[in-house]
Amino acid sequence: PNPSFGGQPAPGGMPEVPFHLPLHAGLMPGVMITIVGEPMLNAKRFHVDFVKEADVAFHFNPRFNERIIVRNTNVGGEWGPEEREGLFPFDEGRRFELKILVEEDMFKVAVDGSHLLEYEHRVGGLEEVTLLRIEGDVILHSVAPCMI
Ligand code: 9QG
Repeated sequence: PNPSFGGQPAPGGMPEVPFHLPLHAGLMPGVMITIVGEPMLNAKRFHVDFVKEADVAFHFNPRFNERIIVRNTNVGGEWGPEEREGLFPFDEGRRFELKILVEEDMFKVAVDGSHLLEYEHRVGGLEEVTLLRIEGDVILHSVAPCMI
């Protein structure tokens, strides 16, 4: 039972959170992940992580208390400097479409069809980024990887 549906089974197999998607071949330029979801009504935060072994190559973390998106990389258990500037396009209870495109030098992020931010790669070895992880106060409708 999925509590977001009042105990009814989730229709159409909506992805459960925490959500883990193995990316078997790893990342490469041209991979795009499209996430349709909805922050919970009382959301504090959620995050999308691109995981490389024990490290997080890209942590994308909307925080509803401050209404900012914190971006960072975690290597060997240590967070680097946060990137926090820019707009906050999310609202509690409002559906969003988040697209994250992998390019050679950066991740490019768009929300609801508008470019939002870029995050330059801080760690090498894109092909070793083999897990997409989504955790926190968000309901997921779909998560779809594709090649553009
Ligand atoms: O707070 O900030 C990003 O710079 C930390 C958070 C951490 C990240 C990090 O505690 O949260 O958002 O792995 C963690 O604990 C994640 C979920 C300085």
